[in-house]
Amino acid sequence: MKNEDQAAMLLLGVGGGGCRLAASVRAVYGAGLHAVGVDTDALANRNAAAGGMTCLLLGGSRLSGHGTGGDAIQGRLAAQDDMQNLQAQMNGVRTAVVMACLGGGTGGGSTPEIVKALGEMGIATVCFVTMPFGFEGQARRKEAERVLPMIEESADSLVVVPLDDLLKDAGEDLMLENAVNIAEGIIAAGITLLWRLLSKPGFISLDAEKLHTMVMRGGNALFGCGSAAGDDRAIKSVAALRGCSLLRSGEALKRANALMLGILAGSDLRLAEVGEVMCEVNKSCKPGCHVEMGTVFDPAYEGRIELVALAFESWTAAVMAVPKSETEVAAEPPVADVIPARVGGRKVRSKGGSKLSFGATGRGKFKGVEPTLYNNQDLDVPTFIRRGIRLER
Ligand SMILES: Nc1nc2c(ncn2[C@@H]2O[C@H](COP(=O)(O)OP(=O)(O)OP(=O)(O)O)[C@@H](O)[C@H]2O)c(=O)[nH]1
Ligand SMILES: [Mg+2]
Repeated sequence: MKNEDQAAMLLLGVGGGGCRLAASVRAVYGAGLHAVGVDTDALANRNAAAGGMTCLLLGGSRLSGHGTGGDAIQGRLAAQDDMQNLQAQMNGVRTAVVMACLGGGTGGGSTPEIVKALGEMGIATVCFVTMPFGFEGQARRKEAERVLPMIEESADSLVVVPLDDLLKDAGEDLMLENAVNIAEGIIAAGITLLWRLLSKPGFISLDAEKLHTMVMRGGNALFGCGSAAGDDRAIKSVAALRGCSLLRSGEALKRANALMLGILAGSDLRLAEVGEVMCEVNKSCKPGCHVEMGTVFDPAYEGRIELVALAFESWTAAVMAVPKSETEVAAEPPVADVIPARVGGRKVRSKGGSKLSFGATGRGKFKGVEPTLYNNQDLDVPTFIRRGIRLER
């Protein structure tokens, strides 16, 4: 991959858990991955930096590097204090994959601020956030639930990974330390695969632009994985994926309108096995589900097949639509269809509370932003302008 392509994607860990997850992804992927970690805790920051990540301390003047102690307000203020330092790291970045563990003060408080600021810089954001384990108590869970809509408002894509679901499949006798390690391992493998698919598609032809569109404009997604080795590993890996708790034991596959599927395997992966995986996956999804698939080869996966999936329920084909010629423009759909709360998950950001100003081109504050197309109409342009309706003043 070219250096500028690498630099265009940034992995950003926020808070202690987010930085640890980002460090795990970096460890799996290798040094080519551009990763930055931000935390209010100087010690955790130093540990992450030791792993080779660029690290920034947030709110040093306010918290003296001691962390927020679970206070999301302090986390938010700390992010505001040092936003300029973070923005200085964003040179040439087009896409940021943001990872945070919700429940704490830094991940919970800083992440919404950071995602909003990145959006205002025109950077596309894909957020992976974990929800606390049940044993951490109601207060942490509630705090995480409070923060979620704030992140959702600004993020282009949001993938929520409840830590409890992640570990349901791992068995009852799991030790706490193993639980955290397993959780990190699964998330890191998933993000690594997603990263590779986005930055360096495998040998099975895959349209990188389409993938970007799907992830950037797919809205909320569920994430899951499954793996198998030995005889019939292709079919068994899909069965494992279907049974995965994170994908609601197959429900998420049945409901998805689009699925991004990554196949991670060694050089022993046979073409026929790819066919078997796709056939089984298609059977598990509803008819018409749009599946984008890619493969990544890694010698560490010799002998087995690992599948990672992102299932998008709110995705609509319109987000992938290629603009048609003027003559093909369909009749204008009713307003209720045109402006659902989220068209294909596309977020309409309020950039710094700017006043709406739509010029002759009609693109106004969405100038320079990829248009949200529906039946060849640009939905970022207000309905009254698209329909030529005069407003009484
Ligand atoms: N997977 C994983 N999750 C973790 C780990 N440590 C913490 N978590 C989760 O992350 C949540 C937030 O904890 P931290 O990331 O340590 O908190 P923080 O964002 O640094 O915020 P403060 O320390 O309160 O400033 C917890 O409630 C746990 O659910 C970890 O090592 N691995
Ligand atoms: Mg911390």
